[in-house]
Amino acid sequence: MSSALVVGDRGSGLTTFVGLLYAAQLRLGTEEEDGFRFSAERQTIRQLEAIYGELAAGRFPEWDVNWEEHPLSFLLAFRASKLRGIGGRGVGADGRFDTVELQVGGISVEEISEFAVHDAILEESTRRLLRSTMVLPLVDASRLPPAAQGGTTGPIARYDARLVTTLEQVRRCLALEPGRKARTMHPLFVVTKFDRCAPQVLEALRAPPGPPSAWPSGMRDVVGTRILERYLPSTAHFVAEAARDHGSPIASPRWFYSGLQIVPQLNSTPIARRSRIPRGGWEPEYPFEEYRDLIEQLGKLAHGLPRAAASP
Ligand SMILES: Nc1nc2c(ncn2[C@@H]2O[C@H](COP(=O)(O)OP(=O)(O)OP(=O)(O)O)[C@@H](O)[C@H]2O)c(=O)[nH]1
Ligand SMILES: [Mg+2]
Repeated sequence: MSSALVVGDRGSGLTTFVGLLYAAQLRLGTEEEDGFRFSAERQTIRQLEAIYGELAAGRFPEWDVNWEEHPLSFLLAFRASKLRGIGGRGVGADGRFDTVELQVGGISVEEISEFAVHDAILEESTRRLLRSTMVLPLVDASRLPPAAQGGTTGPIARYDARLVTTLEQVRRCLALEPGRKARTMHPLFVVTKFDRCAPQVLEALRAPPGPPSAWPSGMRDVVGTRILERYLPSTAHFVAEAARDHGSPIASPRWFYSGLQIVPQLNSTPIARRSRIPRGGWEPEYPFEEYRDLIEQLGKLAHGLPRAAASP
């Protein structure tokens, strides 16, 4: 079984992100039924339905996931051809599905940094999380300071330091795993609250206009690299150094962008919604394509294929 670890600062949008990841799976499973299916354990569904229910009602979730007691467990099934990357396993075009088992856990970088400082004996559940080959660091776009204020002071600098500590912990745990393939860490950065990214920041990052789904191919990673270099220099350094260290390799980071459309005048239901056709009901206005790409990327990695060529 593969596992993915979502890490972020407190309040950086982790719960919302997990709710949207579930929303995208629901949608993929109904709209692209012949390409993707998923199922999850009852406890996982119960937890995610509670979060998704709030988002679909236009509110930010008050309820939070209890990762420790019930890590989220999914069975994702992709049409075999979807997972066929460059140099893939050459699965036949017989229309069958490949299934991957994925466990998703979340933790704040603050907690991990505390463990690291105190050299604490970790619970088995935490240790298992820290052995995740896929790590999803969240970068809260609303907290990126405009260039004029300097990028490497204040909360973002603190986050940068804690993120490095976190990645170091994961790398240490992965280095103990047998098998070189199992030891490669795949960072999949998720920029959250992108709707609240300051215009000066977008300008400084030379981000193309419009939503990331409309950006030219490859721009997500280009803008992501700029975010790393400008705002998270220690993390950028760590990732670059580790990529050269063959002992415990880190794959080059991939970037995904999430944001919600906010309706300012309606305080009780601040998130804009759209109806889910043909399924009925509502879902929040969120960038489905970003989540679809992320789910496919998780599927490919969990399936153990070599990294596929960059998708736009
Ligand atoms: N504008 C905007 N605000 C967001 C978005 N995602 C989260 N927020 C805001 O950030 C707050 C925290 O979001 P959560 O998803 O609960 O974040 P969290 O990291 O789980 O927070 P804690 O569990 O409290 O550490 C929400 O109440 C919203 O106000 C987004 O995509 N856009
Ligand atoms: Mg939360």
